[in-house]
Amino acid sequence: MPVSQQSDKTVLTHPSGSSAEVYLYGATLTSWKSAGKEHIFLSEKAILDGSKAIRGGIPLVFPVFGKGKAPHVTASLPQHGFARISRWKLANSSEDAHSVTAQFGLDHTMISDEYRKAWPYDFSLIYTVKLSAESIETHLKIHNVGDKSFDFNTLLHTYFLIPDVHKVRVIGLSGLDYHDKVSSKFSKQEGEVVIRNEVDSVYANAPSENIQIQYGVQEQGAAEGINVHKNGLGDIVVWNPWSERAAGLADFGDEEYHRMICIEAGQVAEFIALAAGASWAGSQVLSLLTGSHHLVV
Ligand code: TA6
Repeated sequence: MPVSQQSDKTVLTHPSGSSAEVYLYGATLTSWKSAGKEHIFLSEKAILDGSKAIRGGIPLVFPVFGKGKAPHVTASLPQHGFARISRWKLANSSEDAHSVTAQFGLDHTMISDEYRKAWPYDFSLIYTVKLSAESIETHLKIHNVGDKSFDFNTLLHTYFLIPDVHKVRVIGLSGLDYHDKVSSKFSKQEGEVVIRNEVDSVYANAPSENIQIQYGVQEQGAAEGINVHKNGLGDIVVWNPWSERAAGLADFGDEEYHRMICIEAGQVAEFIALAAGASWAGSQVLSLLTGSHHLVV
């Protein structure tokens, strides 16, 4: 079965052997396997029963990134909004010669009364997961189906599984200004991003293509890793909690920060205004680096 529903998660299986798993809770993709390897980090302590956001995978951030600040209407919403902690529905699925697709839906009639009261706008979200042999696309469409405009942040909070945080390098952000939320300073990225301590950086207006997470070497010297190609999502957030912050997360193993890096495509530097009746869409395509991506030395 290319797409099968197993109680609380949807499993996508591609003829090539690649696969993906998406929990209806938060429409959180918790696994993407391709070329026989897992590429998505999921904490061994992740709570999957719907009592809190899943630690790992691709949590969906909407309608606010981080904690909303009064007097903004999102101030009383949970951190990162309600999309990742609401139960979505599997809307439909399909497959063609090259890919297997599942679509998930969440709208204002499906969220809790508490969130509805806190954020009284009529909306509909359609989240599409499209699995191919060596890539996966995650696409979010936001519809304002009410008669009042609203503004929102959104972000694909992607946790990548890596062999060793000391060897990972993020290519493609060089020269960009960024907000370092750890030091509260603004800086300019010089060269590749390496991780040697807690990192929590927001790169506004980042390039859409050739953002690469390199963490190893394939045959003939080609870089091993993942390429991120984003559309409609202007910003990139880079996050690793490192040891001290990780120790403060109950659903994150103390040493797990060695095996993950978050590269998050989103619209978080500014809120986007969506007029009544209007729609917005953003997506990312994650693909395995091939032989043409030579290690940047
Ligand atoms: O995207 C980075 C970030 O905003 C960090 O500041 C950290 O809070 C992370 O998200 C995880 O947030 P969470 O609410 O899932 O613990």
